[in-house]
Amino acid sequence: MPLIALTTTTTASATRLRLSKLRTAPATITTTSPAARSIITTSVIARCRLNVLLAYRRVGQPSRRVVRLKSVTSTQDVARPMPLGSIVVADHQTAGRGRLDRRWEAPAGTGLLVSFVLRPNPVLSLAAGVAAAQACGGGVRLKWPNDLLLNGAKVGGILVEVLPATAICGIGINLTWAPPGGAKLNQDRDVLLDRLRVELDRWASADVEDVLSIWRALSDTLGRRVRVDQGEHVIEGKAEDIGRGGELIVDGTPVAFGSVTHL
Ligand code: BT5
Repeated sequence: MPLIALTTTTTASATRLRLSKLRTAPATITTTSPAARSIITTSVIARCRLNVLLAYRRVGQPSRRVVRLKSVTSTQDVARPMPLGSIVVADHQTAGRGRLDRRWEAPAGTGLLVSFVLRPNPVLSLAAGVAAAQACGGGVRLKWPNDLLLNGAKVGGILVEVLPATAICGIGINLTWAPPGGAKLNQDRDVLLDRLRVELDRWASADVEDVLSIWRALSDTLGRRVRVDQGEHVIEGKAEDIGRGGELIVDGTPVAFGSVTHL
């Protein structure tokens, strides 16, 4: 199958322009559910000035659309202009990103790289962590604010980017490769994705208190001494709880952001 290769462009219009320049840019659009799966393959022909957006408006219900691509800058960039319920999965990202301009690295075909277009929700990052940990199973635990840990090593991460009407929830999970110090899950990507979709449907719309209570149960951070690096400030203390907005309570003080080290 020919590839869609998006380079370093990041805006929706730039992405559409680049796609429109490709002679033949096929998009495989799958409408899947854990129970049933059908695949619709659509060719996007440049001279007709079609683009991915138009292509997948023609098929499926929003909550059942998965767009699978070979290589993209970031699945977040592709998902950004898409409607609620869209899911973008890629084999490879040339500019996969984490929080605060950090990178998410994964050689092609070695991990689950996926973005979901969801309704904004103040605890979406925590809900996505819960969903991902539940989908992974096997003892995967959560490190505040957004890491998935396997045996104490980072096996995945979550990045939520909020737009006016939607939130783009990106999840990266190492499957057959991990960087030094990281962990990998060794699970089938599509099976994991199916489980993740079910869990995310459930937790992204769950009651805040339910999300918080399962997050606490899955947390590897609570009860530990932690260092939170906020750039200008470093806070050390015991991670006691999380608040209703998802903030970490360290020695009684709510901490809204930062990189946590378990001490
Ligand atoms: C995250 O950021 O952990 C969020 C990662 C989200 C990645 C997904 S993939 C699909 C979607 N598309 C994107 O472009 N992003 C999302 P953060 O907490 O800032 O952690 C980033 C840090 O994790 C890096 O600075 C590295 O230290 C480390 N890291 C990078 N790649 C890693 C990997 N494959 N496994 C473990 N750690 C990694």
